[in-house]
Amino acid sequence: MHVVATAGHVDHGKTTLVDALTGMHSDRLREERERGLSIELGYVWTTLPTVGEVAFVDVPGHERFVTTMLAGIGPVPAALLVVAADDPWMPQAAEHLAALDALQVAHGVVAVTRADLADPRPMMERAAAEVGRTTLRGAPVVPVSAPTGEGMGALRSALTEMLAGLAVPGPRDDVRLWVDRRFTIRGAGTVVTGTLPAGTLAHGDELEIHGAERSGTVRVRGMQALGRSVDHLAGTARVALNLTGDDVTLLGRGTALVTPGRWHPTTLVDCRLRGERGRLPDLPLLHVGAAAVSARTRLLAGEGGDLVRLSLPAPLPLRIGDRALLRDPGRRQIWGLEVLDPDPPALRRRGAAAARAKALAPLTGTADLASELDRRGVIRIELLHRIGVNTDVRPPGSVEAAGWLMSSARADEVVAGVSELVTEHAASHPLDPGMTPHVLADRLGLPAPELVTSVVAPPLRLRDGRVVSGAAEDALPAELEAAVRALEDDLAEAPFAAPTADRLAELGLDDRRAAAAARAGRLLRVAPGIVLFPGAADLAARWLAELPQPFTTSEARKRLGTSRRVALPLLEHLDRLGLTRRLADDRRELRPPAK
Ligand SMILES: Nc1nc2c(ncn2[C@@H]2O[C@H](COP(=O)(O)OP(=O)(O)OP(=O)(O)O)[C@@H](O)[C@H]2O)c(=O)[nH]1
Ligand SMILES: [Mg+2]
Repeated sequence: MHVVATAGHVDHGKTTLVDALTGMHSDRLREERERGLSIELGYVWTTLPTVGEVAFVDVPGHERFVTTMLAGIGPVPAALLVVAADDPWMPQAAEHLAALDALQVAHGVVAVTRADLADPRPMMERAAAEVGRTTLRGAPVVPVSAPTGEGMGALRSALTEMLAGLAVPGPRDDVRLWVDRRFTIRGAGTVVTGTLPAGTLAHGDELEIHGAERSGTVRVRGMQALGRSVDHLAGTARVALNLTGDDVTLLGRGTALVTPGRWHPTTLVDCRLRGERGRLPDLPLLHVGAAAVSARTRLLAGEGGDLVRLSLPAPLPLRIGDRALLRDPGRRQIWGLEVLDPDPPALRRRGAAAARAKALAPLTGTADLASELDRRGVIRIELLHRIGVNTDVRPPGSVEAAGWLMSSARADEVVAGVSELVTEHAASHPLDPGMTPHVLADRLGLPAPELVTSVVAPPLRLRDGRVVSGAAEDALPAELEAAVRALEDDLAEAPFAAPTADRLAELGLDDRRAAAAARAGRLLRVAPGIVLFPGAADLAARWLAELPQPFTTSEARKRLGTSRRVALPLLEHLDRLGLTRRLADDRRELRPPAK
């Protein structure tokens, strides 16, 4: 299905024209029919050769209903601009065209109506010139008369050709449906309508609501498209949804229904202004999709700059590249907008806005992973998806850990930072086991310790959950080195005669130092105060294998030539290593080596 929105000055024949195209009447309200004036959005549809079903969103032209008009055209990719042959170029023709231009609508047809009442050529020329200054430049201009049918064939052909040139939206895209009407139907309950630009809706789907005073969830109980019930529907489509759930009360024009968990509702968004400048009001209306909210503006690059930060009263699901417009209702002025960053950093320091403008300057409003990563350094992968960035193709050197993605440049900085911190730490705390990834992440401003561990590479390495530098690790501080050497001499004769507390004190090997030497692989510490040489466990197992099995603690003590003070913790150490097994009667046996 295709969806086309009308645009044009009041009474220029929009409704009459889409009625003639479709054979349906889009003004449903009694007041509309009585006054011959569209008030609400109307929907009618027809079938065109080769392009198939086309739904028209017929908008009101009266200046009082411009918000309704903008809700109608906001999510629609193509426009039918209607201008009367027997009237001058009018203010709402200009305003509607400016809105289409601001939203960068590039597909459209201009119909010069009421061609039976005046020579259409002057207006055709004028309209072509006006449209030529906008994103609709080059759109065909077709003179028509609804009562005589003159030009209707040419208009159908022009519409068909224009629609055939539209990009086909992805049926698997995330759904975002801006509600443009909400009403209640007896027996069915809450119904909303909107234009589905892409993705697929199905009966039973759960959808999140954003843009109301709080977010919520609803379920699709029924769907209608072009007056028929359907159980699934892919964009582009006009759709009416019957929704259930407690949160239906939140729904209204301008709220958005989205695929759960796939969007980033934001109240802060950095954008680029398009087109002519003129002083931006502090609190203009932001029109995006079918929403119209007052937005606080802050120019980021000073007067005349084109980068602006918007603060919104309620979170809206926005993505990079979204088009929107700002409107000053008092001065009837319109500014086009393109979303550059729906998840911008807070601006706290002096000069932060100028720095931010510089960072945003190269952005084009096209979601690009490399550019996002370069600018942010580290970002959650899920957030990238939510703001519309595809992460399938990773820039070389980027690092993924624990759901985060880190740029190659940031990873290099982290490696350098970790090396520096670890080396510094080893120098100032030679006996300490090292820094944990958690502490390092904290010091380096990283959101997850996994980002530290994932960049640890030689000469850095992980030891017992701490990051150590291979270079620093081999060298013990001089004093400790001397003590370890003295101990090695002591143990050369009787390998299991662990030094006494007095001897350890004499060598200055308190528990902390002994632990440090053990971590460096220079000692085996079987218990506090009991240190042996590093290969003591294997040697003990070999000697104990010579005993009849099982053996008692006393037999082991004798074979190893040591005291009970040493033998007990050593045997327990062997148990822990799985070299020996302790039996119920307190005797032990050697376990066969694991195959
Ligand atoms: N003679 C003639 N009259 C037309 C033609 N098109 C529209 N009209 C008349 O123009 C008047 C306004 O037409 P509408 O279709 O209601 O205009 P509109 O643009 O929908 O107006 P709003 O929705 O209020 O903005 C009606 O009286 C129509 O009958 C045409 O091609 N020829
Ligand atoms: Mg109308």
